[in-house]
Amino acid sequence: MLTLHMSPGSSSMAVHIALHEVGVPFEVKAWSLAKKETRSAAYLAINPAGKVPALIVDGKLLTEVAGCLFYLAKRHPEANLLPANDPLTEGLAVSWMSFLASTVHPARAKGMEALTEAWELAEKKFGDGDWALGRYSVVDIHLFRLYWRMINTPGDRPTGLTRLDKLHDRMMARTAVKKTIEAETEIGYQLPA
Ligand SMILES: N[C@@H](CCC(=O)N[C@@H](CS)C(=O)NCC(=O)O)C(=O)O
Repeated sequence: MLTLHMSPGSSSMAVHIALHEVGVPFEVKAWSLAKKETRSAAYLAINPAGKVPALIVDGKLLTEVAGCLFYLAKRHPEANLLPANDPLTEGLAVSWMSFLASTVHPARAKGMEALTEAWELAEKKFGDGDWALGRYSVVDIHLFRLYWRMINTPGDRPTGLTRLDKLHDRMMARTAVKKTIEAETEIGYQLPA
């Protein structure tokens, strides 16, 4: 059994979507970011980094969105979340997810200029296709989650990102995304202000 430690609407949403995509049984344990529950002794005993997602696989702790997504895609090749036996495409996936974790995600906290620069770069990198790697993959899940959060956060935000707007709409039509949003809405969003 897989256990996803999560907080609705946060980084863990990407792993929640991927779990629905692969269709295996899993349980969800929710922690409130607003109440700083991921910094509690109980949570730090699960993940000493104090962050979600944390995915427990056979008793082992797996952290970082990219690590969890890569694991799920490789463990469940039948879900077609990453092309098999294609080292270049795998390299491109790791490259994209490293960029998302190290450049796009932190830009949120750095103000409008950094946010705009990061998202304009993502828009350019995405290119003219329907999906980041040319076919649906875990990269689209990671990218979508960050974009979804950005456009659902009140206040100023970069606009004119037409390729990413279209990706957002394509993702919102997916059953796994609908199921995730439904489940996370039911738990309730408790994001930091
Ligand atoms: N690089 C990490 C980022 C994870 C992260 O920043 N999670 C946030 C929620 S979006 C969190 O748990 N914050 C709680 C805290 O820092 O106290 C990843 O990709 O998983």
